[in-house]
Order: sequence, then structure tokens, then C-alpha cells
Amino acid sequence: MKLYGSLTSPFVRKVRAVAIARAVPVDFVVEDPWQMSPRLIAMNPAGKVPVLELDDGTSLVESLLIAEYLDSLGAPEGALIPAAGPARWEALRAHARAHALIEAVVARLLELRRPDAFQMPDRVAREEARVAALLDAMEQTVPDAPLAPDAPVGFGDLMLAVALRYTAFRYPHDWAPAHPRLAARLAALAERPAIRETEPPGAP
Ligand SMILES: N[C@@H](CCC(=O)N[C@@H](CS)C(=O)NCC(=O)O)C(=O)O
Repeated sequence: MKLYGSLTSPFVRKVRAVAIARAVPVDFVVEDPWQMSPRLIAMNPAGKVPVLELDDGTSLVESLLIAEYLDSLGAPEGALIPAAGPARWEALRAHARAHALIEAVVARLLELRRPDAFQMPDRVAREEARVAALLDAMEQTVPDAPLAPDAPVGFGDLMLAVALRYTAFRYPHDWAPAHPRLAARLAALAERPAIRETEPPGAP
């Protein structure tokens, strides 16, 4: 099984974190999606990473789908995404919020990478407002109790850490003082191998 992606992509990091947390071996192959390589287009005509190439030659795309597939390959008792019931919807709800934060930070970054004359300050402001609203909402729902070093970490927590670390990487601003619970949770999660081992090169 091969996972194609870049070391800085938060979408790729989501699935790398799941593979590590679930001890599912995956060969990581660096693929820059902006090169639109024939290899990437053959596996994913949308030209995006992550792509998981299965041993039978077929591919899976979209980070949530790949995450769920990799999770299904781990030991049954430690599933990150429950198969059914309220816990499943809670895990997917937490994922949706983290994914939205990543998308907002990506959209802001892409807007700022346009030539100055083509940038739309309203769009940047909208994404920054979205980030602020998501951080506020996450602060309300993140568990208040400290995370013990050996406590199991769920899917929502892993995705939260990936999204917050991506925010620190691509939209550095001091959100911690207004979000102390979130900051404390991230500090504990950052110690976990799934997060520690997937830090992008150059991240603060
Ligand atoms: N919804 C997709 C988003 C994937 C995505 O946008 N990946 C970026 C890398 S950060 C990409 O490949 N961008 C290339 C492009 O937009 O052409 C997922 O969750 O996997």
C-alpha cells in the first residue's frame, strides 16, 4: 500500500496520523500535486493528494475516506472512527470542524499567494473570520480535563491537532491566550507519535 502526498499538506497529514495511531504500515511516496504528474492524474484525475494506492492497483482519494479505510485495517478494539452509533457521529462531527479549519487556512493562504494586484482583502478577511469562529467553537467543545500521557486519543482529537498545527504553520497568530483549553489540549496531543512524527518540515 502506498500513500502519495506532500510533507506539508494537512490533508495528507490527517491520514498519516491515522496510519501511525493505528499501526498500519504504509509506504509514503512524496508527490507534489501542483506538478500534475501523469502518475497522480492516473490515480486521481482531480490532481489532489492524498491518494492511497492499494495493493490491487486501485486507489482511494479524499482524506476522510482514506482515514476510514486505514482505520479499518487496524486492530478492531482500537478503532478511531466507530462503525455506528452516536460515537461515530461525534467523531465525524469533530472531524468536520477540524477539516473546515484546515480548508479556511488553505483558502486564506492561496488568496495571499496570488499576485498583490489580484488579491481580494475581503476574501482573506472572510477566511480569517472563519478561522476565528471555528477556534471559538472548538474552545467550547474541547475536553477541559487534562489529557493523561497514556490516555487513548480519538479521531476528533487527532484531527484537531493536525488542524491546529497547520494553523500555526500557515497562519501564525496568537490564538492561545483566548483559547486556553484548546492550547492545553494541543500541547498534550503534540507529544503523541501520530502528531510528533508528522510535523511538516519548517513548522514553528
Ligand atoms: N478534500 C480533499 C482535499 C485535498 C487537497 O486539496 N489537497 C491539496 C494538497 S494540500 C492538493 O492536492 N492541492 C492541489 C490542487 O488543488 O490542485 C481531501 O480531504 O483529501
